[in-house]
Parts: sequence; structure tokens; C-alpha cells
Amino acid sequence: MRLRRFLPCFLGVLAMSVCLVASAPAATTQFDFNNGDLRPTFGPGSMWGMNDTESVIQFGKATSFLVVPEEGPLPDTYVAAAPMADGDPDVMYFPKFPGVTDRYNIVDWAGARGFFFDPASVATPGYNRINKFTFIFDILIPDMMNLGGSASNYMGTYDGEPDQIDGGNRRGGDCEFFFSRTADVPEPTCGIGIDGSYPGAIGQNEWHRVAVTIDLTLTNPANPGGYAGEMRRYIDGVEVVATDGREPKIIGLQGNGFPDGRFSLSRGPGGGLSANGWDYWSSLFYDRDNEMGAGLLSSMYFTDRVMSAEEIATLGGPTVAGIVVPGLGDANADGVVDDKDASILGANWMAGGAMWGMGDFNGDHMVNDKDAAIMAAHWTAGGFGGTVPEPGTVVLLLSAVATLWFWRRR
Ligand SMILES: [Ca+2]
Ligand SMILES: [Ca+2]
Ligand SMILES: [Ca+2]
Ligand SMILES: [Ca+2]
Repeated sequence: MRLRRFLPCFLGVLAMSVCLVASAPAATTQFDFNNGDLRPTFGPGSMWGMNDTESVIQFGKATSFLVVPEEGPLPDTYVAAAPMADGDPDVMYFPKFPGVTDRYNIVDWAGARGFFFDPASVATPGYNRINKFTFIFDILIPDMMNLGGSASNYMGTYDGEPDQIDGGNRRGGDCEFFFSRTADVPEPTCGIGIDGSYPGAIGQNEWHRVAVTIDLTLTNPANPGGYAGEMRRYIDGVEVVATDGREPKIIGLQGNGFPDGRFSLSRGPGGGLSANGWDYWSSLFYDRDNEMGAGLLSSMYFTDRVMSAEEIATLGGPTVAGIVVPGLGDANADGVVDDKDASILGANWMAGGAMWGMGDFNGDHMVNDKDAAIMAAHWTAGGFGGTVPEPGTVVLLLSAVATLWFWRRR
């Protein structure tokens, strides 16, 4: 027992020392919905339901949910949702959320369903809000003929600026990145994007890994001094582009791709005003004028940097295990097992109901010496994490964990 008490104390001291040298890391969070709730698998971010939303969402295996068949007229029977190619994922199901009225008034959220999102990030240097980021969704759309908005064509994802003003019109609660049905036959098909540009082809009741990157800090060489924010879109690791001449700076050329503008992401109340004076949470799968649809979401990944086409290509298509699968011991999923992970493990020592990002690497929902041993066995200090721990602290940590490991087996 003495060693069990010693280790967390040691890790705590280590964490304090690390804080002095660590640079601000990217805020990266992934949700996999494997535990019947909205907690992230790893990372500092969080999401939660508006009003009574969490009473109408469900968790379970994908194939436990019924969806509309791909072909034929509106059915009176349903089929099981498809599994992924590599298995039947744990998912969060959300129904088609109703919009609320009066889209041209500032959002008050009364009666709204959907999710708020806290990226737990800092402002892009020089700006009020997060102007460079990436969202990735492992998602299945079960009923594309029953989406919202005009012609029942739209299903929104994130809304960074509900109070946005485009072309002089206030567009309260309009999402910034949509699925839009672009074909009904031979099967319902959606593209992805915004502002009338929806390339790509996602079929109903199919799993896909959909990524969107936003960079609002770019300038347009053709318009010196003007901004040219860029939205880039990917399906299963492959970039999709429109053919209307607006690529890739689709949102900049549209006139609203400027820093802290419509497409930027909030850090929450008090986090910094948008260009339109908005300062509240960004939302997910909420759209004020009903441009929504039901979804099965297996994983969602967010990072406050613009991932490259090469990185997204490497991630490929949807998988049961999630979008980014950290190596053993890598609590914060930054690719290295170092003192940052040790400090996370130490901060959650003996915690129950634990997730990977708290230091539970063996999946028993406890953070204890078993996880510390796993971390020690996979220690890879150094690399691109940005922090180079002093060799002495690494040796101390490893010796502490190793001692504990041998002690347990005597
Ligand atoms: Ca918006
Ligand atoms: Ca999942
Ligand atoms: Ca790590
Ligand atoms: Ca554990």
C-alpha cells in the first residue's frame, strides 16, 4: 500500500514540474460513445445536450437501430442500420431535432435540441476566437429523404456563429457545414459543404468518415488586404472539391470567410466576441430553421489546427476503434507517451468510471498501477510532443512504476 500511495504523489510532483516547461498543446478531443454517455474518450473538450436533448438520444450498437431502407418508396417497415466494414460500432443515435421558430431573432435556445460544444481551446493568436480547426465525423445518415430546411435537403453539423449576418441578412442559428441531398435516385445521396457547393457522394445508411478543415487566417492574393478563409472537405480520406471555380477558398470568395466571422468557433461565454458580437457556445447538430436530420455518430474528432490532406488521407475511412487510436499509455493521444501522460494518469489516480483520456489503458474503467505499468512499458519520451522531460524524471518515473510492478507480483 505504501507504494500505491507513493506513486500518485510522485506523479503529482512530476505534473507540477512539467507545467513549467510545457508549451500550449493543440486542444484535441475525440468522442467514441462507447460507454453510453457523451464523455470524450480523450482530450479536454466536452459536449452536452441542450434542454431535454439527452432524454431523446440513445446509445448502443449501430445495428440495434432501425433505419429507412435504401431503395423504394417510403417504407412501412425498417431495416437495421449497417455495421462498419470492420464491425458493429458503439454509437450515439440522435433523432431529427425540430427547429425553433423566428430564425431572424437572436437565438435564445428555448425549446432547442442539439448539443453545445466546448473545444477547451485558446484563441488563434491575434484573434478572439478559434479560426483554424478540424472536425472529423464517423457518421451514418439513416433517412436522407427526411432532412430539414428548404426541399428537405439539409442536415447541419456545427454552428460556430448563430448570430451571423450574411449579405445584410441575419441568419440566426444557421450551421456552417452541411450534408445536403444532391440526388434521390438510384438512392438518396448527400454531398458536403456550404453555400450551394456540396461535392462528394454519401449514400443513405452508409458509414463514412467526413472531415472538414477551416482556416480563416488566410489572405487572398487577388484581393490584397482581404481575407480568403478556406474550407476543405474530405470523405473517407479523399478530398472532395466543387467544380464551380470557388475551390478551395470557397468561404473566402463567398465573402464571409474572415477571422472571427461566421465560420469561426467559439470558446464559450466570455471567450471572445465574434465579428457579429456573438459570445456563446458553438453548437453541434443544431440548426434553428430545422435544417437537421437523424444521425448515427460513432466517433467525432476535433482539433484546433488545420490537418493536412496527407494526415486526413492517412486516417482513411470509418473504423469501429475510432478516428485516432492512441498507442498504449498515450492518454492525450499526441503520439508520444511522456510526462504529459504521466501527469494525466497521476491526476486521475484511483478514479473510477475512467476513460482512456484519464489514464485507463486496459479498459477496466479504473486508473491504477496496472495502467501505470502499461504506460511505463510504452514510454516514448521525446518526439514531436514539444516537451523534452529531463532524463532524471523519466528514470525516476520508470523506476517507480517498475518497482510497483514487481511489488504487485510478489
Ligand atoms: Ca452560423
Ligand atoms: Ca463509437
Ligand atoms: Ca501523449
Ligand atoms: Ca485501468
